[in-house]
Amino acid sequence: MSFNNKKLITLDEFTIRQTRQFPNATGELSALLRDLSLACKMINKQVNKAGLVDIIGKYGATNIQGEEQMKLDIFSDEMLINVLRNSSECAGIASEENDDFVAFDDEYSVNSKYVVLFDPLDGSSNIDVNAPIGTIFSVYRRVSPLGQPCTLEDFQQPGTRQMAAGYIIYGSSTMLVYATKLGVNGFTLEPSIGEFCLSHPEMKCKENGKIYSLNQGNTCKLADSTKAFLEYCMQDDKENGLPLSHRYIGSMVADLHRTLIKGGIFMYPADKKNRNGKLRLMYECNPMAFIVEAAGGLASTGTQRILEVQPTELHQRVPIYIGSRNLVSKALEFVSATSELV
Ligand code: P6P
Repeated sequence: MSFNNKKLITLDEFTIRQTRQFPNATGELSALLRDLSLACKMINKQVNKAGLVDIIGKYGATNIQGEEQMKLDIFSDEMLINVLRNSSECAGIASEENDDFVAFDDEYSVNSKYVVLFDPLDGSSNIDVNAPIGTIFSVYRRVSPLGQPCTLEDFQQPGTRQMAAGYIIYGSSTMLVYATKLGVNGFTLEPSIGEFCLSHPEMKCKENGKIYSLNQGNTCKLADSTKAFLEYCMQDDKENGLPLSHRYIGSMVADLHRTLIKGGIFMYPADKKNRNGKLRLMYECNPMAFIVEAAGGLASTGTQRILEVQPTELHQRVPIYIGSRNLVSKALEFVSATSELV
């Protein structure tokens, strides 16, 4: 498709081309990605208005029309559930905003092959300071028999079993980045036509990085081995490219997007307060680990590959060290050397 004399490849065109590479592919995963992108375009519309319609208000706040105002992350959760419930490709969802998974029990959904886990609006506490926020999603093929509602086992699969994973970042531009076993590709929303268009083909995570990213305010609570790695990052050793620069936005999608584009390491380690770290395995760490590893990076809990963690509960947390392969490997020399409890 051409637009403004530019050759544009929309998300739909791209996924159809990818499907053609697999003669037996049915296009169901492409249709699911299309549904997810639709929900995120609608979320994007509300996020962009946030400063104008007091949408960041507490539950029950009213906007300028006097309508009952939903908190933006509840709105985003509802939007994703409604779109996926009406999709013919999704049997059910699990979300940060819902204690239990939601099985769609209509006649179409019980025969759908996939389940989706998501954090509908990660980093939403940053809305009132206009910092980038995002939606994170993870797609699994269900393991329960078709024809019946999906089960908890469909959701509690290790990250290696993901069929696709991605995020939408609502920032200076709105981008959708998703990975399958074919690789990682980024699409930027062209608002005038309402289409995500290919802008970052075949994304790769740099092997080395010059940025380390964590909430430095937690240092006093960290294990000595993690503190030792931070000391390594901050030492004055120009021959080995040190010190590194510190960047931290406090929004996982934004910090990970920078790490994917520029290289570096993002960390949310275990500490005395968060003994398993803060970030959730199933809809934050696993999808991001799938994307970064598909781009050539590494993602670890400090003692094992994130994608190989066998889930035991839907909302479990794990520590995470993720990003440029060589920098994460360096971190693991420190962290796994003394995996003392904090
Ligand atoms: P802290 C946002 O609340 C979030 O879930 C992630 O997006 C982000 O990486 C992390 O928490 C920030 O946590 O403790 O540094 O504010």
